[in-house]
Amino acid sequence: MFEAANEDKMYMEMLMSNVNKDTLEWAQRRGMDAQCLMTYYNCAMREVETKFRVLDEEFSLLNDRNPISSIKTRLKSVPSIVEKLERRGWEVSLTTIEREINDIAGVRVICSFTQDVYKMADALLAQDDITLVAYKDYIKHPKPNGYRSLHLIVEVPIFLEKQKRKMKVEIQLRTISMDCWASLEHQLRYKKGKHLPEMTEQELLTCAKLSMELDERMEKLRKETNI
Ligand code: 0O2
Repeated sequence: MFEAANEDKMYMEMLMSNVNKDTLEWAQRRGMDAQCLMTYYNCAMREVETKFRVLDEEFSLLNDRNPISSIKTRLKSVPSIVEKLERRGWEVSLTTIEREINDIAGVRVICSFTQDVYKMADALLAQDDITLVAYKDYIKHPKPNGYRSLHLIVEVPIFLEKQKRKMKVEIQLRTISMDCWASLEHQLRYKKGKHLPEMTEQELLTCAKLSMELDERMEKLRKETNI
């Protein structure tokens, strides 16, 4: 009994250590409800992360290789939540946050091969506690700038002492090559502002095509090697 209570305390401390400083300050100002909401998102994010880690382990046991190269998680910062609400003309309240913002909890799953992306997504969506809210396939249909990834918004239940709550989590699944392009493109855009010179946009598009070709060739090798 003592051990269980201690474990709960350690678990809550671990969760709160993952909530960033801005979030905590905002939560303190807005009271316990806000703090709870951000903690729920953090719990949901961890649930989804764990689900992918379990899938990766099982796959590795059966196939002797890991379909997932790495997993990154992030909780949206309060300034970007508020900025998003304001940009869209929505009232800044806990209700609108929960109803309108789908990407407070984000999980990015970096896979080895393109086929692994779909395999991991399908395996997650087949789980009976996961509800699909939105599915955007930017791999089959890349964005005009060349961005590729598979985006899912899912609802996952978190089990609290007296209630079960369904929380939304944004999942981005991509290959190592897609992640490399997106991370570097993000840095260039972040440094230079949203609008890059036409030549830079064209060069990024060329790089995106190279990245796509690399994925296709690696996928061909995977099939030939039969792994
Ligand atoms: P961050 O910091 O990564 O979270 P919304 O999510 O509601 O704003 P939308 O258009 O429905 O709007 O979302 P979409 O297209 O599914 O993409 C959202 C996220 O995907 C972005 O989040 C990025 O992480 C990633 N993304 C989408 N397009 C691009 C792109 O062209 N380049 C890069 N590098 N990433 C992209 P945030 O909120 O912009 O940023």
